[in-house]
Amino acid sequence: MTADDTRPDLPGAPSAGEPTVEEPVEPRPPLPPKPDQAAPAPLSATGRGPQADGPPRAQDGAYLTNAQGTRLPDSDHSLKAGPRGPVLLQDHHLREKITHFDHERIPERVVHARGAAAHGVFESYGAGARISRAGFLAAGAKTPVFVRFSTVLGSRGSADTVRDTRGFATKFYTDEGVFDLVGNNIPVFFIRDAIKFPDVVHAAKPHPDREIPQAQSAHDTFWDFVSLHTEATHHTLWNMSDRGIPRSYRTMEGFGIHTFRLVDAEGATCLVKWHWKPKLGVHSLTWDEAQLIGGTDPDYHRRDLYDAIEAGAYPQWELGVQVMPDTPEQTFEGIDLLDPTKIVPEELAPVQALGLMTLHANPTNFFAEVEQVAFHPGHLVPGIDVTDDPLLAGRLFSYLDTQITRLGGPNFAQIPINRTHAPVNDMLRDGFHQDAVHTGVAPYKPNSLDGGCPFFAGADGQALAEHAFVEHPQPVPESRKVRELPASFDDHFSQPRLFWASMTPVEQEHIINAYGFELGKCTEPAVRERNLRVLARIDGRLCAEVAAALGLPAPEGDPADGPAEPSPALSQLGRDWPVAGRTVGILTGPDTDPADLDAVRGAALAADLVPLVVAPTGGDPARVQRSFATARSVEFDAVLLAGAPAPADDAAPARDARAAGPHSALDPRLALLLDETWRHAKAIGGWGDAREALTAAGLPSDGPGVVLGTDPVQVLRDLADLLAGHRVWDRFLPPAQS
Ligand code: HDE
Repeated sequence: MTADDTRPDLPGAPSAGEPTVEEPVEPRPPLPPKPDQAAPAPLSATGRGPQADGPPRAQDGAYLTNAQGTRLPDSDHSLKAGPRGPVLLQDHHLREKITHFDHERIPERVVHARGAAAHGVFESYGAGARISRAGFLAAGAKTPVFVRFSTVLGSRGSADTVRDTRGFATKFYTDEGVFDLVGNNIPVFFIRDAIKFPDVVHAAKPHPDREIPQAQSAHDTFWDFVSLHTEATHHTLWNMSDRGIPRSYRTMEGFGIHTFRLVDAEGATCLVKWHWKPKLGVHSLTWDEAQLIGGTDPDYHRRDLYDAIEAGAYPQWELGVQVMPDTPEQTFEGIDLLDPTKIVPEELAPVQALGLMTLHANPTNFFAEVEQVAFHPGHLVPGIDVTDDPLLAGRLFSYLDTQITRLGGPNFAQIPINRTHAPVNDMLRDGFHQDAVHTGVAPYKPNSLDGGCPFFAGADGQALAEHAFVEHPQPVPESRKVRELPASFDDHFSQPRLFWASMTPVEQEHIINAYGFELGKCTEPAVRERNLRVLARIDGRLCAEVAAALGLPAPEGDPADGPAEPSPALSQLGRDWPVAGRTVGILTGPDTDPADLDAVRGAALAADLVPLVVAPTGGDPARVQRSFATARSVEFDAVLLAGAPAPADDAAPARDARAAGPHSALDPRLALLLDETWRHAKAIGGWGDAREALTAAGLPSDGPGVVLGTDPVQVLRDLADLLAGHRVWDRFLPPAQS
C-alpha cells in the first residue's frame, strides 16, 4: 500500500481503483468573442516592462480563471466538508472572489459624483495657432478627447434632471501631453477664493444630520450660505434660470470660467475665456418636466447621450475663445478678468471658433473609464498657461490631491483612461498601483550613472524646447502678504442685474418660479427674508413676485443699483436650431392609416428626427416602439396625432386622476400625455381626427404651436419648423398675451 492509499476519498472524486465513468460529452458551446485587443486604449511609455504598452491583461482566453490565470472548473459553490457541511477556510477561490468584491467600490467624487462620458475627437480650424503655440490648435490637427459631463451636488446614483450646475470636463490627449479643460455649463462660480470651496460645498450638500435632501439646493443651509456670502448671487441666479435644468448634455454650453493666458510661438500673450458652443443650440427642460423625468427616468441625460451616440447622432460643440489683451491690470471694459464671478459679455468680446469636437463613441466600461478618469486644471500643454485667479490657484492643488484618495495613490496617470498619448519619461517612482517596471538606477538629476538620462527639453538645441511647457514669466505685483481680495471683487450685483435684464419675459418667469420653489422649501424665516433682501438688489419685480409667492412683504431695493445693459447672447430664446436627434412621438390608434404612418416616419427620419411610434398596446417592435403603458410625454420633444384618437377603454387604468375625469372620451393615458405636452410648451401636430382628440383632452386645437392638416408629411414639416425654436414659448405667456 502506498501513502496515497491511506488518504480518505475526496467527496465526488472517484476512489483509487474504482472505474471512472465518463460523463457524456455535451457539444461545447461556441467560445465567447474575444475583446478587441486593438481597441483605442491610450498607450504610454511610462513602463518598459513586459506588459507596458497595452491595457492590463483582462478577459484573455476563453476559460474562466482566477486572478492569477489558473483555470477554474467551478465558481458557483464554495468548498465544503460535504454538501451540508461547513465551508472550509482553505477555499482560496471563495476568499479571492469575495475579497475582491468587498473592495469593488472606490470613494465617489466629493463633488460631481454623478456623470456620464464619451470619447471623441477635436479637429482644429487653425485660428488658435495665431494666439497659442499649443500643437493641438494648429490647422488640421486632430486630437482624441474624452468628455465627462456631471451634476455637482448629487451622489453617484442621484437623478440627472435636478436643478444644479453641470460639469463639462474635457481631456485632450495631445501629442504634447494631456490638456484638461475642466469647465461647467455656467460661466461663473459661487466663490472667488478656493479657501471658500469647503464652505459652499458643505452648505449645498445634504444636511449632515439626516443626509437629505439629495442633489438639491432647495434647503436651508444652501440658501443660508448664499444670502450671507453675496458673491454667490450671480451663480445662484444662473442656477435658478433654465440653465440649471438642461434638456440634454448635448444641448449645454461649456465654460472654462477662469481667464487663461495663451502664449504664441514668439512668446506674445493674450487672455482668454474658453467656451463650448453646442451645434444643437442651448436648450432646457421645464421645471415640471424635470421633476417628472426625475421619477420616470432618473438616468435621462446619461441615456440621452449614449442613445444619441449609438444612433450615430454624434453631438458636436465648437470650442471658442473670447480674446482680451494681456494688460498689466488684467481687466477688460472695466471687468476684472481674475474675478470668476464675472463674465465678459459676448457683445464686448465675441467668441471666436478654434475647432470642432465630435463625440462618437460610448465608453466600453463605465468604471474603467468614466469613474476612473481624473481631470486636473493643472494638466496644461505648452501655449496654455494659468492666470492669478485665486479660485484657479486652489483648483491647481485640489484636483491632484483628491485623486490620491479617490484612485488610491499617486499613480493614477497610469490608469488607461488617464494615460497620455505623448511619451513619458518621468522620475516619479514606486507608490501604490505602480504598473511600470522602470529600468535604470538613477531616477534623479543630475546623474551620470544613467548617462545623464533623461535630458531636459532644450538640452539638445532649441528645437526640443519648442514642445516644453515653460511658465510665462508674468511679473508678480509688488505687495505684502495679506488675506484679502482686491477691491474690484467687491461688486456682487452688477452682473446679476445684467443677467436678469438679458432674460426674455418667459425666462424671467421661470426664474421667479424657481426662487419661489427653492425658498419655499426653506423652513427658517430668517433665511427666506435675507434672500429676499438679496433679490431686491437684483430687481424690484423679481423680489416682489418671489415675496408674493412666499407670502412675505417685499423689502426695498438698493436705489444705488441702476438697471443694467442687457447681453442678448445670454438668452436661450429667439433663435432657430437644428432639429437633428429630437424625438417626435407619433400617437396612433386602431384606425391610423398604415400608409400615412409610413410616410410620416420616413419624412421624420429624412429630417434626422427620431420618430417613436406609440400604439395603445404596443406591437411589432420594428414598427411600434411604445405602448400607452410605457410612453410618457417627457420622452418626446413634439407629438403627432396620427389620425385616430384612441377611445377611452374602461379597462385602461387611469394613471393620473387629472387625466381620468373630464377627458372621458379619450384613453386617460393619452389625455395625460397630451395635457403634459401642452403644459410643457411642445409642438403638437395631427391630421384626421386629431382635432377631436385635442378637444376631448380639453386643449384648444387652434392654440399656439398646434399644426393640424390633411397631409401628414406637411404636418410633420410644420412641426419640425416649430421644433427649431425648441418650444412654443407663447404658451408660457398669460392667456391675454398668447
Ligand atoms: Fe471642481 N472639483 N473645484 N470646479 N470640478 C472636482 O475633482 C474644486 C470648480 C469641476 O468629471 C473634484 O476629480 C475646488 C470650478 C468639474 O471628473 C475636486 C474648486 C469649476 C469636476 C474639485 C472647484 C469646477 C470637478 C472632485 C474651488 C468649473 C468634475 C473630483 C477652487 C470651472 C470632473 C475631482 C470630472 C471636480 C475641486 C471649483 C469644475 C474636489 C477646490 C470653478 C467639471 O478636486
